[in-house]
Amino acid sequence: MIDKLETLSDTLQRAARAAGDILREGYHAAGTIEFDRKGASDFVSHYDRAAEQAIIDTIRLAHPEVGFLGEESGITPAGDSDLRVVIDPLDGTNNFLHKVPHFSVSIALERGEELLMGVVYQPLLDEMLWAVHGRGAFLGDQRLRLPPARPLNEMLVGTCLPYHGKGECQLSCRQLAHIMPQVSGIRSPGSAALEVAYVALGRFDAFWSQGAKLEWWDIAAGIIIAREAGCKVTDLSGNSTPREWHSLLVAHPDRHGPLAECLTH
Ligand code: 2AM
Ligand code: CA
Ligand code: CA
Ligand code: CA
Repeated sequence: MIDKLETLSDTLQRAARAAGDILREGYHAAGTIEFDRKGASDFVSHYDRAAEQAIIDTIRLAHPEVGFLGEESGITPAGDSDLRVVIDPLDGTNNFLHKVPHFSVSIALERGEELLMGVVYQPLLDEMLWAVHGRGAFLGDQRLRLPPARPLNEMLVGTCLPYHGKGECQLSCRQLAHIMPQVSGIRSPGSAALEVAYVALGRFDAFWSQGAKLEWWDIAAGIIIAREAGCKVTDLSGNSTPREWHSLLVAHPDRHGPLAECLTH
């Protein structure tokens, strides 16, 4: 299985680069990007769909046995395996459509309820974040190790906020009211996968989400990257293996407890 994991990890990264090429081209194309609506303000463009297809084609060619859960194409059952690839081909579509340079490609591999690997790729910076279960998290070929925890009042904390048509605004506002006075800054840049992975990089000191009601494809890859870098990752009840991730808190193990208490106040 060890060799197979290495091959799969290479394939996932190749697939993320293929999607990234498409997104980079779309981002730099002249004019506005056309889009359709999947919900009140849940937008999808040609580039979301083309990136997802490129990911599926790349992985299927090398590993025809795996199944898929993709944001844009839904469920494709596995062939002769219990492996499933979870895809968000463009995390941060709203930023992409506004030409805000903060979006990513997110791909995870799971077996049943076990996350085996994850890739979060930021095409505009050519930053490849990846992790394999039990083998660590990496930025390119550089191993990620969580820096020492900062005091609460120096922490920069990422989150995802509800938007028109989805989520619980009141809950998010209550949580913000509790956490804002305690930390040095809150950021909600708009790509959940990147925000989670940023904790692994030490760019953010923590990430939480509850009111935004994130989907599995938003966070699966980020979760394994953060865990493998040494972060504590649970839902807001403290469960590290919930069946459904309705809430999420990612932080240095020394800061996870106080933040959880603050957010569930
Ligand atoms: P998406 O771009 O893949 O849809 C947090 O912003 C998360 O919510 C993102 O990961 C984003 O994933 C999702 N999201 C969906 N619609 C959104 C919107 N209108 N504004 C902000 N985020 C949105
Ligand atoms: Ca979307
Ligand atoms: Ca997403
Ligand atoms: Ca998406």
